[in-house]
Amino acid sequence: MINTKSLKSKLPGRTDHSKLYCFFLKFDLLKVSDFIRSRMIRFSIQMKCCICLLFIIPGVTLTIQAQENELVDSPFKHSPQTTFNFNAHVIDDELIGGSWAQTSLFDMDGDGQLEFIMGARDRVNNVIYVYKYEIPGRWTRYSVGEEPPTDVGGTTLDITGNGLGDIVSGTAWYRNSGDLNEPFEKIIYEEDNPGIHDLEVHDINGNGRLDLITMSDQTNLRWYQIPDDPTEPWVRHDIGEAVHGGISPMGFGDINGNGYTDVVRADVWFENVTGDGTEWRKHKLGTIKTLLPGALNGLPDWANGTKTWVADINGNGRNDVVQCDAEVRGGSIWWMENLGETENGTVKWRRHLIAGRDRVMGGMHSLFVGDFNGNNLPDVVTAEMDLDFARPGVDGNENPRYFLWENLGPSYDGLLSWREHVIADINLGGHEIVAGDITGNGKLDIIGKPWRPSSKNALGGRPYVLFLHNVSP
Ligand SMILES: [Ca+2]
Ligand SMILES: [Ca+2]
Ligand SMILES: [Ca+2]
Ligand SMILES: [Ca+2]
Repeated sequence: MINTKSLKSKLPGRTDHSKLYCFFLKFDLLKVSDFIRSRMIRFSIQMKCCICLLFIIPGVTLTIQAQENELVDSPFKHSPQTTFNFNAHVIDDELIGGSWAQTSLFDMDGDGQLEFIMGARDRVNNVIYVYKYEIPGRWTRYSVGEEPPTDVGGTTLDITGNGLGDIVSGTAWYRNSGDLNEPFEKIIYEEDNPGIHDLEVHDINGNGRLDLITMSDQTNLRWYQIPDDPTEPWVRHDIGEAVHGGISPMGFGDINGNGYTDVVRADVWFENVTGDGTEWRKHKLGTIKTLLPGALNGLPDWANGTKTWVADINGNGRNDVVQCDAEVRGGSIWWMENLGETENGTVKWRRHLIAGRDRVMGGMHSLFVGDFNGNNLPDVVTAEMDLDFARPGVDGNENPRYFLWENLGPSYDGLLSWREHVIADINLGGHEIVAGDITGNGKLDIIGKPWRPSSKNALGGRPYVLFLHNVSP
């Protein structure tokens, strides 16, 4: 019998933290917007000075003035200035142990509202929790499962078809009991696939039913068909060899435009040749040796893991790929532009940096691509990790932050422009963050937590769950 625990009675003491974090967040957003404004004003003043020096003749100045405004505005004219406001709430700082992951958002109890799910593979406390939202600063925690056989990989889907979310963690799934106070039954669907790092669901063979995709660097990259009776062993299909991380959270989509779902894994993509997921052809995407010189010194292969998201970023009908360096500090975030298919049946790519070569960013073990401001251009969100060897700055001396890169659309030169927004700068990081509209206001909220927290964090080294409530205008 699993003990269920409610945080409800202990929550009043926590609201003080929330208020504090809100204050810091607002303060920081003000600083950021002031900085951008001051840069724009300075640029504008410099332009005016140049114009005055060159064109003293009366009557000409007005014409030039119009050009000046156009010059200042042109990179941004497709997208007016967007303000993003997120209120930060620590919804749990009483966690025990580390190795928290297996994150997802799903309606677990059928009331139309998303719950947050996460699990730990830590030996001292290997549990699966469900957090139910009540108000932004108050959530209730339920313990629904034990001993998930996984590394980082876990997600939620409705396996039994009753409208309630069931959890898959590594090689087991947990059947929703119908009551978050009652433990979920644990069912092993596969005996031999240890150490799953990436685990997602997607319809791989195009039959309208969700399949499971897993990658473990102890085995390989594969997908499973879920049988009509999900308590039977699931049907395994191999895709190719594994790297540590590189298909999560959304490394799936039709890359070559033939209607069949392909799989993108860090540095390569696997073509679903026959469409039914039984034959895969490997194609090069691009190197993942993107870390700054020195960042990989003395680190093993897993340090080159990435996060991957397939989406049409520039709106030309071809699926592109957004990726970031996931495991250690010193990486970057970029997108691979799909330049279309060539005669030999593969796809040409061009890499575009979004951020990270001008500073030492923290490890970005999170990626979400979605439209945060409703202009139909997909924006990009990540968080730096609160983990000692992955915190940002040389030697990890900076605080981890959450970022949103606003997609400004194709600019005057045909390339995409991005505007960087720091959406949380409170010395709490993120790992395997998820996003969805939790509060029902039509805006995407974000939830993050650390893998293992650093003693340098704002909570004196305690682990936490952080809710970023999207209250943007
Ligand atoms: Ca719900
Ligand atoms: Ca395809
Ligand atoms: Ca595209
Ligand atoms: Ca957008």
